[in-house]
Amino acid sequence: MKIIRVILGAIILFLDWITTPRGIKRTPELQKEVDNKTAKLALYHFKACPFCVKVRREMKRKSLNIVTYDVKRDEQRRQELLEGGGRVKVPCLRIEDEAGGVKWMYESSDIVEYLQQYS
Ligand SMILES: N[C@@H](CCC(=O)N[C@@H](CS)C(=O)NCC(=O)O)C(=O)O
Repeated sequence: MKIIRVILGAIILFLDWITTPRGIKRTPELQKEVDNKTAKLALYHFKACPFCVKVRREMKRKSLNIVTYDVKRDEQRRQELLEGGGRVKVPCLRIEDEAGGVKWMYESSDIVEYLQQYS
């Protein structure tokens, strides 16, 4: 079973790699503005999870520089996700607001929809 998962994961990553979307180009000023807006976001993910690939591709398409944490490799971040979000399910977007409030958004489709505000 593990070997099948490893092979599927490798296929997913390969397909993602050969079809990586081009990011939109912004002026340096505009990109900086977007970077400032996304600075309080963090994506908790697994590298080869297809739902995570979907979100990362959207980030790429929109040239969003959002920090990512691979919770398969990073025990501290995994614990953070568990304690903050309530479960180790990925993808999960950690959203910190201006007042320091934190929201943990699960579901790839909801995350992709949330990212639409950064055009
Ligand atoms: N419907 C979810 C599916 C996410 C999902 O199934 N993620 C898997 C990894 S590929 C996971 O974290 N499973 C652990 C769990 O469900 O507890 C989405 O679109 O984000």
